[in-house]
Amino acid sequence: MDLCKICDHGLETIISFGEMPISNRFVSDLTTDEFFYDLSLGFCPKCLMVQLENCVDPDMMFNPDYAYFSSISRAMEGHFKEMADEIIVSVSDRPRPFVVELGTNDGIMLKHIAERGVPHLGVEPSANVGASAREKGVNILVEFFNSKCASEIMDSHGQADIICGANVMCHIENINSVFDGVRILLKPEGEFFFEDPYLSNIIQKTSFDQIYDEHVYYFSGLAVSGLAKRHGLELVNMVPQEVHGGSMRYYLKKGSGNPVTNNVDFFLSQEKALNLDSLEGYASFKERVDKICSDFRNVLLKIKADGKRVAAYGATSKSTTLLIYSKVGPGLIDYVSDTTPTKIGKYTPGTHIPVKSYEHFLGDSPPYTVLLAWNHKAEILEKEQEYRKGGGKFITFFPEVTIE
Ligand code: DWN
Ligand code: SAH
Repeated sequence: MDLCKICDHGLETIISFGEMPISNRFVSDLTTDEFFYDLSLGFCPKCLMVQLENCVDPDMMFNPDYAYFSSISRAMEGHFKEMADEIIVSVSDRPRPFVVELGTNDGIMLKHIAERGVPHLGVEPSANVGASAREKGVNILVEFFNSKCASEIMDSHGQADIICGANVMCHIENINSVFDGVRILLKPEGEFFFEDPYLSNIIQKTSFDQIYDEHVYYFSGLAVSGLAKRHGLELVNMVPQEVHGGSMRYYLKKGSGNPVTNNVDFFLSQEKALNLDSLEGYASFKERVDKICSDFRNVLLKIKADGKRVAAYGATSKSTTLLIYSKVGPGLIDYVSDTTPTKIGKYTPGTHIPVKSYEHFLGDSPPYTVLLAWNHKAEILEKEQEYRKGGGKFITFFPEVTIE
């Protein structure tokens, strides 16, 4: 039995997906062997954290070849500009503010803080995306954040008014060390906030493709409030976010007895009503995942049998789980269109579907396109009005397989 990475209690398995490759390691040479690990999701009945049962070594995922550049989407640019504006307002009355962001990536958020001349530091272990942030004027420390890194930052820069991170906390296996680090680095009156895909949304929408190597944790308010307490922090607010298929932003303060918003009570009660505090809440998840996967494969088989071609849109890391678990490869999807220069010309991990440029997609205009980047649906549908007017159809799969 695998043990909880937070409290060492035994985990209960929710679903096992089998062997998976590294989701952001696009393949350039099909003759070299890929690394595979066993992907399975577990629930800790003691601290209520949903988490991967086996984790991949962070150096294998986050390194100078990291394939995901955050600034690929107009909608995400807007989202992170708003986050930066909120930070600017909240530090405006602080005498010498210091903002630390974890998982800065290419500087999509912190560039706005840098532009405003606010002292800041981005902690980003993947050197290539970190270099892209530096080009935007962002101060970057190429390291994995943990309690040791936090002490070093405190010695060199002093404590922080704000520590924040988007889509990064759920990526860090040694999260106890990260929370200890936050307690060390945060000023007594400082604020720590982070956002990640929200467990309630994943379970309700069956958006199981969020489950992959990089996503070690699937946070709920119930689990985060307990984790915070273990580390001398308090969950004081929860604010849902529309991005990435439904995320939650958690706000934490040091100590206890801080003013807590009604939102926390509201979302914790909602999570309890969904039974996310017991294995029962996850009981039908595997069955629903299996149905989506067999429907998805059958739809593609039928289109192929009718002699039509299918492409896909967005070589996302999350689609690794969908494609492999649904047994969908280059026999059913001709290519994946993506705008990221470092992905083009390579093949999808494990399934080896060619990744082609967006210009190729525009010229080809395939009759059917699987929307792998479904979390950017609004932005993509707006951009692809011509494609759809010309008869092109998108295939989506959450909460059920749909052709539109
Ligand atoms: O948590 C994570 C999130 C924030 O980003 C990381 N673990 C890794 C990554 O996950 P992902 O790869 O599933 O993220 P996205 O944002 O769904 O990836 C979108 C992909 O689609 C990118 O490769 C860019 C591409 N794209 C495109 O070709 N045309 C995206 C848009 C919006 C477009 O118009
Ligand atoms: N915040 C960005 C990036 C998300 S991708 C966004 O929301 O778009 C996750 C990022 O976290 C990667 O750039 C990865 O290199 C970084 N990361 C992974 N482990 C980390 C750690 N221990 N400390 C800081 N950053 C980390």
